[in-house]
Amino acid sequence: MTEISREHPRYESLITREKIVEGVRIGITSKQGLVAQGRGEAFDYLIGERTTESAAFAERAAVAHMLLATKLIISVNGNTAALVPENLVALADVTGATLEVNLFHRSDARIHKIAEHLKSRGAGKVLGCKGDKRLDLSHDRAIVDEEGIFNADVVLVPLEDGDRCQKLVEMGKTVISIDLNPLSRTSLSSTVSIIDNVTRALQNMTQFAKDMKHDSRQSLRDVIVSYDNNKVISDALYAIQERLKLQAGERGIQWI
Ligand code: PTJ
Repeated sequence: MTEISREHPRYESLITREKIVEGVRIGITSKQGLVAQGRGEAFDYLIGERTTESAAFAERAAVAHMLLATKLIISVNGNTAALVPENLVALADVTGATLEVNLFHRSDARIHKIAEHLKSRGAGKVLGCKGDKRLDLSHDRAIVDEEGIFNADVVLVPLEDGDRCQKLVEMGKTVISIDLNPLSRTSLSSTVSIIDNVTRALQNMTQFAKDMKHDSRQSLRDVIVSYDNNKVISDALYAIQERLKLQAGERGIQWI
């Protein structure tokens, strides 16, 4: 890994980039994952590299769904395995979720490597190696485990593909996405769209889950009932617009 000084003004962003590069080097992240990370970085810059109030609201609603779930799965791909393996394990532990490796650029070798990578960070059972069910989709992200995503009622999908997200919703599942692009098909079709960096979102959600774990089922349901996903998407677009306006103003550039 390239040595990054803590003093560097873009330290966090550069470290995240290094983690993805390292993921490619050790064979858990796809090369396409580098491109996806770049796109995420661009949206994060526009949002202000922070968890907005509205994203935090979505994260709380997501946790309420997770704590009420009967069968909860967290889907793991090559990017999240490289960026946040410990956070995935921590969130699964506190919410009672099972991790399932599910890849767009699927290979058995990469699935096994990711499962081992998660286990080396403390994960118990990791699904995804069987791939004994298929969703009605034309790409390999359709391949899932029957005891996992196929039968889950709630699925957390960080960095998901839009068509699979839509398919999971069509199947009647509660789908929680984490995607920095507020206008991606994933964000537009999820039950709860968390428009935040996966590196911040999972940490926040783990803390919320610790705080909410002993809340009554009724109070968790109340959090869900008061949640409006369209508002969360509008708020993200508004946050981007306001940040651009502010940045332009600070540089003496007229905002039209
Ligand atoms: O490991 P695999 O084979 O399953 O492949 C994973 C990737 C991510 C390469 C694959 O699913 C893919 O190509 O995804 P997309 O279609 O590029 O979508 C990725 C979405 O995640 C984009 O909307 C990005 O803006 C967003 N994104 C990227 N990095 C982050 C992010 N969202 C939150 N946090 C990030 N760090």
